[in-house]
Amino acid sequence: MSLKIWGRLSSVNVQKVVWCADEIGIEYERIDAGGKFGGNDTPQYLAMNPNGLVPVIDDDGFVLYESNAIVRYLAARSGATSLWPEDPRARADVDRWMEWQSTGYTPAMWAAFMQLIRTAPDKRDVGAIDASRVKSEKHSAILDAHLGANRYLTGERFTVADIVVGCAAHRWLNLPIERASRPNLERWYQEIAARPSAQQVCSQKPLT
Ligand SMILES: N[C@@H](CCC(=O)N[C@@H](CS)C(=O)NCC(=O)O)C(=O)O
Repeated sequence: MSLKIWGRLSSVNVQKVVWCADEIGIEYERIDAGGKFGGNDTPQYLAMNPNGLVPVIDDDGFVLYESNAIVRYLAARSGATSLWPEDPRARADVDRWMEWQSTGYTPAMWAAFMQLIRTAPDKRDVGAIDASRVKSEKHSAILDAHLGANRYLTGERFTVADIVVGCAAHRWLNLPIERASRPNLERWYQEIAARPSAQQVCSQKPLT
């Protein structure tokens, strides 16, 4: 097996890579790292990713970090052009949603996630949770409106944009927090979460 993936499955960034590899049908070995597993601060690990973050892949000697770059690489190396289209405009549309996830949606919910899932109840910062909730709702409203007119993020085809935004949506929809009703977002999430390739990620409930 040539592809190795380092990273714990509770990481949203590792989830993207695992979901993508499962969607394409790539065989891989996943090695738990980061969080309670540690192992991401050793000299060997830092030689692969000086940031000491997960995920990292090693594909037969080709080492890569940054989850969205990994997802694109896996699609490209497998010729999975339906997942990451070759047409420049179709590709830009997929890339746009991937950027939106990594620079907007996931950062918006970060504080709520860290406080509600990774912080003891008596240590939680209620103000930070609420500010994060408000930002996440803004993003969720954009997603909901878009999915009211589109089956998937970029139209009729499931792409890697659905995978990476889907991982963020899985987190948002499973946070123990009050959320506005988003019927289009829920409809889309239910559909993509039912894919066999989504099972490792979407079975991660409750969040850890
Ligand atoms: N931009 C990076 C972010 C990676 C990142 O922040 N990873 C987190 C987990 S989601 C991490 O490694 N945290 C430290 C740890 O798990 O020990 C990517 O998309 O891969």
